[in-house]
Amino acid sequence: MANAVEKWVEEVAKLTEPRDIYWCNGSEKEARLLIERGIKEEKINGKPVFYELNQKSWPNAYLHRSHPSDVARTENLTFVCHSSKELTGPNNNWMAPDEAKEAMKKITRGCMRGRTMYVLPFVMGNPDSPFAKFCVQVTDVSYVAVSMRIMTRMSSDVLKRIDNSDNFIKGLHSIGDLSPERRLIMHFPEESLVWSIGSGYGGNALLGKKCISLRLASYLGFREGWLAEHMIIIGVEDPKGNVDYLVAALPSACGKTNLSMLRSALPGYKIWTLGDDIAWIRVGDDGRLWASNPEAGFFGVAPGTSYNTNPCMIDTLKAGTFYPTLFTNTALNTDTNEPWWESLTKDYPANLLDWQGNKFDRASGQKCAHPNSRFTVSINQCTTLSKDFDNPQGVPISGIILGGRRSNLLPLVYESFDWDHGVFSGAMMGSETTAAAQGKVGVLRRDPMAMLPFCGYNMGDYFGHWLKMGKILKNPPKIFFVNWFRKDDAGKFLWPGFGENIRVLKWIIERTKNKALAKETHIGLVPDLKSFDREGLSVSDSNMKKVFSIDEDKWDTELKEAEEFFEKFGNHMPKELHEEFDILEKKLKG
Ligand code: OXD
Ligand code: MN
Repeated sequence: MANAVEKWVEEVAKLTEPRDIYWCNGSEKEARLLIERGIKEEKINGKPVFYELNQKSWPNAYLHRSHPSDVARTENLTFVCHSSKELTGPNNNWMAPDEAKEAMKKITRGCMRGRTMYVLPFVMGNPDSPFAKFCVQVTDVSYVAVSMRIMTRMSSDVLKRIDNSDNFIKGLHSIGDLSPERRLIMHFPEESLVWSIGSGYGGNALLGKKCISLRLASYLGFREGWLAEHMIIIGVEDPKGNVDYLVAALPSACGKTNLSMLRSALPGYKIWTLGDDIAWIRVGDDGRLWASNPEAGFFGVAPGTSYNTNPCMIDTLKAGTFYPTLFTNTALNTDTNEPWWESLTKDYPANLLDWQGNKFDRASGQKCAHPNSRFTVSINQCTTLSKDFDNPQGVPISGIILGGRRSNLLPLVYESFDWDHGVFSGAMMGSETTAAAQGKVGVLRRDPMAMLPFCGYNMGDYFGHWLKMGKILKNPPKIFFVNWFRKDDAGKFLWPGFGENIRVLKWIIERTKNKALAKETHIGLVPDLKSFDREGLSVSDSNMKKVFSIDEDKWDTELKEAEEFFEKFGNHMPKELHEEFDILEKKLKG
């Protein structure tokens, strides 16, 4: 008798009509076989799925080039289909589940003809953690199968753990015909199902990531009393050897990966990495917040990553052994057969193919690697991996950091007055858009807690849920805000960022222990310069002043936009946040 997984796979095969079905076990041998197939047999758009890179300088590394129309998340084609539109909220696209399924069936029927369907059993989180989520995804691309083995804990043990139950999350994925007209990423939270057709791009195709660990999980967290957040998790070790754990939310392509493995510019400080994208956060028996990373790999933005900005990541990328390292839409140095992207080296190599495989001409003024080109690499290779990464309980959190990309208005760092004020400030957070999602880059949009594209239910209720979490915590952690991206009037960054960001983390941790001084402003508490470590920092006094200023006279538009954003959520918006808004408005308008 077939069990629930087998029955579901059979049902999907009937609809998608693959040539054959391959049940993956997550082994190293299998990954090699799938890469071989991707190099020699399997094609996307008539081209090989993988190209082997220089195995001496980049062991076990491969290049993948996606379809040129499929290089980023497509938020306009992403739907969350609760039976109630109101529960889905204005922050998500919605379709009634039955109608959505009919639409999906049409574009799914026969979509795997002539292709292999890979069945991927995996778990999000440590399988021995009470919070682990067991999942099965099917896909028709070896790139997705190999990527999922890097990004999740994939093994046939998962099938044993699911056994005869139907308690598993389902992911149906096919690249379809890659036409944007037939591309849809649909979530059915009430059935623990994600159904994604027409894209091979990470956030649309590696379903364990945004679709399951954020959109479905955030809704589960809402129902069950925990949080699934777009956050890194790091341990910060001070010169005495004490480690404090922090979580930090920043929108896509705003430096989360660099922050999660920062090399400290301050002697004696060290960062330990636990996650670079997603944190599941719960209240522990001790009344504190505990966080764990459900993923097992990094899917990071390549451009901007170098030995100067993130040496640990370059070492991690070159440490491919048990797990391969994949590069997607980077450039290729044809003299050395090595991957390349802007800023990897100071000078451009002489002979490059661009991200689409065409000979690169610098005079064209185009980027050689796609701005959202990515690497996929196992966290187990990370040279700064925390010994607690795999701890089933997670780690206790001392502070929460929220941040955005703002050229003006917001200071380098500030602390909220209390939990509710922190939730309010997080709710009105704005950020300039990046290449991680399709659409215009550099446009300011509200992106509360960096969760706008990932919150799997009504965001008004999400704010209410955060407020509720604060009430059940004995001693809620402080909430801080960072902005690494403040510019001067000439458009130059005021803060050097990267390794120097440790100074901000040091102040934050000292504030959680009531050791550092702060000055009150209308929006929160900014560092008193006496308490901010500037030893060895080459930023002028006047720039330090600017980077901590809040431009009080320029807040009119900000308030207006935040108010309009809050209004969208009608009576789902908690009254506490309206009250906080009124207080801030009064202060700023004097
Ligand atoms: C990501 C994203 O890929 O946020 O992590 O887009
Ligand atoms: Mn992300």
